[in-house]
Amino acid sequence: MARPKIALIGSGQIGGTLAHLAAIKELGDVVLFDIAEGTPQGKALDIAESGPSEKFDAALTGTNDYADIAGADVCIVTAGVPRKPGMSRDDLLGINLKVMKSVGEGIAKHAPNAFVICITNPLDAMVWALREFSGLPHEKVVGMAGVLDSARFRHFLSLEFDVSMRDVTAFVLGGHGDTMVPLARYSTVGGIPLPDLVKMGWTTQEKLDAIIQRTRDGGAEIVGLLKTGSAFYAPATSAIEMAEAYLKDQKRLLPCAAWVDGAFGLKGMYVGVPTVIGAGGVERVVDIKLNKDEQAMFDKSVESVQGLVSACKEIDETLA
Ligand code: A3D
Repeated sequence: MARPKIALIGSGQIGGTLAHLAAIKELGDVVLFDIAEGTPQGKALDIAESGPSEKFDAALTGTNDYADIAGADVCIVTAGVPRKPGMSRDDLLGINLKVMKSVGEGIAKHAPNAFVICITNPLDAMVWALREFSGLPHEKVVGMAGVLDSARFRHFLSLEFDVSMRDVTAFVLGGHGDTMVPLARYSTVGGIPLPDLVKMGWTTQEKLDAIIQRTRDGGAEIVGLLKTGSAFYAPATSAIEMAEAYLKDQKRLLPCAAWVDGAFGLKGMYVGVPTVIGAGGVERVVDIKLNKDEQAMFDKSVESVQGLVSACKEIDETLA
């Protein structure tokens, strides 16, 4: 059987890291695409030359022509611009919306059967626009944010409790922005929910609140340190986890920016929710019960995503 084909639309910091990870994990052959001439070709060659040491079997190519993504099984989209210190994700909307238009059209023409994972910010609005421009089925177009935000939460919790990250589960829902909703009740260490760990004296509510805030600010913390761009290692591993779930039909339960129509009382929008990802794409949206406080935070986050989608419709009238 031929290897799966993975197209990476955007070959910048995240795109290059995605290519390296996909090759090392032997998820398939990788095509790097970018509008910048030489960048995808150079990265593809550089990573291919790591093959003898890493001992992977995967072909890597770079291109500036959408025709070369033909028949891709997975497309991961990072095309656009990242934020710089002082910028919010929402400041990227105007520029990246135009990019989503060309990317959506390219995917629709050359890889209409692909599972598409969007990473470009502002995430929830961009994945919505990408789906609109591409016309692909909703369950085949999804945004990566919750896996990363939850990974950040898990990392900070493992430091606080001095336990392995493997034993920490966490859920962050809502839009990928300042209003994201880290859910303490549904986050556990070895199955023990965080509120119980506070009662057991493992941490205090104040410390937990500070960790939740650090999770919300996780992207900005890295932008502030790097100064020239945003995080790329953990965003890439998060998207690879989703791509692997699809390619291997793992039916992983992962928080993703998915199309929600009915669940959570929402009528047709993209926002971060728990999903099951398998060979069918987003096979299920898991409609968990939120308490009053969680619902209020989720509603605020939903409202902020809806505001961004309205802004997209104002900028590009074909979306209205
Ligand atoms: P960067 O290293 O600048 O790479 C972006 C690439 O996109 C560059 O190589 C550009 O040449 C290319 N590009 C620009 N316009 C087009 C186009 N029309 N078609 C094809 N390629 C194009 O950025 P990055 O890789 O660090 O980040 C990429 C995106 O991911 C940004 O929008 C970030 O804000 C976003 N991001 C999202 C998360 C989430 O958790 C959702 C995390 C980190 C970054």
